[in-house]
Amino acid sequence: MPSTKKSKELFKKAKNYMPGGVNSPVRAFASVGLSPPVIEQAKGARLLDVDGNEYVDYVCSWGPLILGHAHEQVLDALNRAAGRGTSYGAPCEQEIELAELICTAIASVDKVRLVNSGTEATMSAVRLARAYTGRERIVKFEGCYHGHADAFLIKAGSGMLTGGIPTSPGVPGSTAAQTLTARYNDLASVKKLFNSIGHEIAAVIVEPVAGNMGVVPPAGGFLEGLRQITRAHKSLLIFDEVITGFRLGYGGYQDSVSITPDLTTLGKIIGGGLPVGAYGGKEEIMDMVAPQGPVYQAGTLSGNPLAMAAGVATLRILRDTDCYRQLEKKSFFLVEQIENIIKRKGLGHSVNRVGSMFSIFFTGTGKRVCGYDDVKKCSTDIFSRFYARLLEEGIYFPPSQFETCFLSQAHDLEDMEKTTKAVGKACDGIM
Ligand code: KE4
Repeated sequence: MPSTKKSKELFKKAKNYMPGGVNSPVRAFASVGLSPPVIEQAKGARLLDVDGNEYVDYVCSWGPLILGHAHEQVLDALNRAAGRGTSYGAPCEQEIELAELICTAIASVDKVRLVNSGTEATMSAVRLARAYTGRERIVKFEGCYHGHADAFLIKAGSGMLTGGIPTSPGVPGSTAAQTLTARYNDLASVKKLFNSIGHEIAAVIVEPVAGNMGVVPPAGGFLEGLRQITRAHKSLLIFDEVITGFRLGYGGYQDSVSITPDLTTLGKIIGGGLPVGAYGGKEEIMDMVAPQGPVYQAGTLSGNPLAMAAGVATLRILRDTDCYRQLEKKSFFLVEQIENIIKRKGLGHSVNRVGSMFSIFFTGTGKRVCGYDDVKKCSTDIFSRFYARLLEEGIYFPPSQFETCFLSQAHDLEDMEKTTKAVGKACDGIM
């Protein structure tokens, strides 16, 4: 058993100063019932905790580090930028470069506003959609997550049309009433809403590939159907590509399925590991954003040169190398190995993979997970036992059944062999 003494001491201290000892809930490892390793440094595909334990990392800071930790060229760009100051609160060339890279990479994005998180991006996109359409209702999907703005911390109400119920105290009922919830991969649930109150709906916001219930790919025709329904009712379609943007290909997932949303939200990878989010879309819509238009949105550190430098360096590497082809080969190889182990051991888990995103679902049935109802049947107990064994073997998965494992350009054969060996041991330990 690896020593976790110092991590435990530090985490105990952290709880004196920060709620739950963390700055984002999932990091507290509550859903796996463990005390989290406190990370001291990271390089490539590896994390090192304060007790000297090394892990192969599949969290990758929840998606941003597609190039791996401390990538030389990203660090170099950061160091050069830092030497010129950390924030100006004024126009700078780096933000123009990042905006240009995003607008050039994603056909549906004529203009983009850079912000500091995915949540800022999605909340601003919803505000803009409401302003553009003059409507207030929005539709989201069970199992999808769009950050912690009030409008998204909502679950389905008793009646489909009665608006949602807050999933957090502090979210006003009046706000919840404006958020309708449909079922992912179930177009009929969306049609039902639009046939009743389509004229009140400003936008549908969707993760084109769901990553926040574990990886759940869109069913054939689902995204196309959302595009048709929203267009028919003059509502906007918002693709929340905070995870999938520049993860599943250079640009948005939208380019690979040839669907044109009205607005796109981004984050994670476009910041190269620093805090960046973005929302963008057609010029006609984006020009409603202040100071060009009346829709107010602002941010002290938006477009700061450090985060821009990390983002620009990252996107340039993704644009100019064959990173995605290599990532696809690695991801295919690793997940095939994992599936073979699960099959050999006769365990009824299933694995979903889209590009370099994958999740192991402890369904016990071996049936493919196609939506939130399937996800809810997974055994979080078995997941927790599996997780603990993996961690002991030096493999760091996201500490929740409902998150996504990410591969990076830095993961190599040694990392993947270590991972598949550990998965085999972890499977033995959970029966
Ligand atoms: P942030 O505000 O956390 O930068 O982004 C919010 C967000 C928006 N949209 C999607 C599709 C997202 O996945 C996220 C944030 N993702 C989670 C992980 N599933 C962040 C991890 C965390 O909350 O600590």
